[in-house]
Amino acid sequence: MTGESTVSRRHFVAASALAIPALRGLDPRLVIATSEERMAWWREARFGLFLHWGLYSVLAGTWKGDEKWAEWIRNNAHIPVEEYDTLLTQWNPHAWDPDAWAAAAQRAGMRYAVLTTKHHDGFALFDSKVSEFDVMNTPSKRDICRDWSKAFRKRGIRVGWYHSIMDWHHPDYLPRRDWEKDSRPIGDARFSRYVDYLHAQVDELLSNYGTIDVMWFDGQWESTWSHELAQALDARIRTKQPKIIINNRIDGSGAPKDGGLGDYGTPEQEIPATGTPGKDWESCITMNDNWGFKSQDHNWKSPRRLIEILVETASKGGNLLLNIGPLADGRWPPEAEERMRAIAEWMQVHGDTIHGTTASLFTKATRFRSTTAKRRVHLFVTDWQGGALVLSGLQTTPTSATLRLAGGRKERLAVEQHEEGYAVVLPAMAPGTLLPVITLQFAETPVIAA
Ligand code: FHN
Repeated sequence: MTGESTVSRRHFVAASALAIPALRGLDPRLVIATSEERMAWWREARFGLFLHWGLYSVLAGTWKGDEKWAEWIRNNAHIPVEEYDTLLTQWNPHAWDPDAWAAAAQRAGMRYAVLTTKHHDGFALFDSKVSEFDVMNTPSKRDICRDWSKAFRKRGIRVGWYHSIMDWHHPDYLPRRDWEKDSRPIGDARFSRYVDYLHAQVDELLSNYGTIDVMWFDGQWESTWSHELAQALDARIRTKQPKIIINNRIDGSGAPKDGGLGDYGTPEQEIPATGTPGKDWESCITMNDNWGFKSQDHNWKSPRRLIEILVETASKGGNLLLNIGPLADGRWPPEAEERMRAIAEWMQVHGDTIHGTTASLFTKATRFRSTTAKRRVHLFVTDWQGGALVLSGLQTTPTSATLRLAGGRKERLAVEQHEEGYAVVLPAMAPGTLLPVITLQFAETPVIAA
């Protein structure tokens, strides 16, 4: 039986089990949740934290005086594997406080978090019985994934594992990097043995750390990783954790164009122009220009820009996974901490305009973005000018328009009929907030013409 029919059959059986009350007596842990069930919390969440942390953080982007790298440093600076392995002796996150990370994420309104358990360099942030290249073979001997998942769960934040399929360290991973083909000959390398290793580590991650909410695969693009291998891994994961969500980067070469695996799409460093209607998606975006910590990367997005990015993804019906690359010692860059505080301050007043919302109903808006929450529409005024803010296409009369002020205060604004629909009358001065928000309340579900 091909992987595909096994997978679809398993999903079908699971779905039908749910549909047939008698079968609902099955151990719920064994029945693979339907997509709608799996995705419900994720769609409500809208906002998560991405963390790229590993041996590359020790180098902070610099190798032999060259300061232009980040998490790809071993490959891009052509560091021989034996030399890179010596970094194990330098991994010691003595300043790490996982609860402080979790508390900052909670205050910022991040409902889930995804940590690199193993990036392309192959270094495992968890105690792996199938690898010596892990945190247990460093001076710290601290299982990062254990303490991180406990701290984030304790703060009510759902836990996701980033895991790279591509592995520059494991001798059986193929293809080799071009630049090291001579220094690391293929020898008796067998990719099938690497797949067994990949399965073993994914099993560890899904067996030893409680309920995992997201598997965030990456490094799936090389020819050795096929659609069939992806199907087998997908089925294995869903059997172990039936409610887990898996991103689309599990799928490999040969994936069907429209039917690839994965519960959601993962546009990177961009926000799709119109979202991807009918398909869940999450934009992963860095606060500066790099995923892993790079001491020379000073191109930090402003707090206002980061809020605009969050609002834009939510207004298009997507999620934002915002990245921080921690320092090797476990601290966050001060610029990242400053931005997390600013986001927290805004989200503490406006979090309900992001969480649990759906895409904007407006198609012609230029001076604002919006999100929808049943009988409420939230307007994020990106171009504040005193006077009429025209709501083109709105056909339902709002019962109120409220400007949200700091400290939870609110100011009622006048709403006027307008040839294009309605208009909210804005005061000359914008309120002192990163991005002003006006909430429209309706007595019924609002109708907005496209
Ligand atoms: O190569 C990786 C990169 O280092 C980083 O992890 C990003 C995050 O989405 N993913 C890959 C590039 O697409």
